[in-house]
Amino acid sequence: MFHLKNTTMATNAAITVKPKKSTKLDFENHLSLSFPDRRIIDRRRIRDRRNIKKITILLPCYNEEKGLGQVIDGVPLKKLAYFGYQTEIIVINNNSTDHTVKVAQKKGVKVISEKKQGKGNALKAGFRNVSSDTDYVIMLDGDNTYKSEEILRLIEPLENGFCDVILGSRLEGKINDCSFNSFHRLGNWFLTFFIRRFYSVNTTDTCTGYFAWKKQVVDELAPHIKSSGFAIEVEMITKMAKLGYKIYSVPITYDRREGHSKLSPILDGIKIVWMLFKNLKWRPQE
Ligand SMILES: Nc1nc2c(ncn2[C@@H]2O[C@H](COP(=O)(O)OP(=O)(O)O)[C@@H](O)[C@H]2O)c(=O)[nH]1
Ligand SMILES: [Mg+2]
Repeated sequence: MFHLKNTTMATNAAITVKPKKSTKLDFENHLSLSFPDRRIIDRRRIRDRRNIKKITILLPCYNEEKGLGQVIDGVPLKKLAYFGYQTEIIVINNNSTDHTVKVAQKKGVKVISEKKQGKGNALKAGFRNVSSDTDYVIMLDGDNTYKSEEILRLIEPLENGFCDVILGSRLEGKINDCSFNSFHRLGNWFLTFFIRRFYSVNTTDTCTGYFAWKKQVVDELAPHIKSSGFAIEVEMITKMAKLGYKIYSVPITYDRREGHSKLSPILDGIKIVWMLFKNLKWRPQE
């Protein structure tokens, strides 16, 4: 009995020693913030209390009316919510002449427009629109080649601290329906070998379009990205390696695309290889 009483006293003593001043200060600081900032902080507090994290999914799209609906529908919102994730989907449209925007609006996701053509420009616009309360950022194509159903597989290694960036690897995964021809395989093999050997990144698929980042990686990486087009993936991987981030791959599914590819194998290939060599000398202070 005596022992119990002592424990209670000790606990009470510990509580009273806690400085209460900081609560008031926090409150005053909170009031001095602008209304949007206050809302972000309030939302973050509520989420922190419930331990909910936020995933922002970026879908760069140029004429993807055929595949986009399936990509959006495939996002496992309920499953993600069950595991404690709130999800925001952002379609980045680039002067599409088909019904890409209509499809996105019908699905009720956020649509932003980027005037400057190119996947790189679109993605940079996407990065600028990632909300500050996001924890993880995902990028995938709007053509339904990559499966949005597999998002949780990319998030798990980030969540448990295994690494900072995950690339979805088609070569380690499941390639359906002859969707990856021999020419692409050869090019990918060369790029992947080069990146493994000279940038020490342990990936098995360099040309993948399925990425997952911890938000702080995107914050540090985004200002360094210059590519307007398809060299953006190699630019991101090489620069993230130089910034010292841990990058690994997980197996994913790759299907035949809906609609036409916007990649020009020769022209874009040259730009990608040039990026690979150029960034060997790149340092973060640039
Ligand atoms: N916003 C935007 N997206 C683009 C542009 N070019 C390609 N994309 C998107 O980037 C993704 C990858 O392009 P894709 O043509 O599928 O290239 P592939 O996967 O290498 O064959 C797709 O979702 C495209 O719609 C562009 O100029 N603007
Ligand atoms: Mg594609």
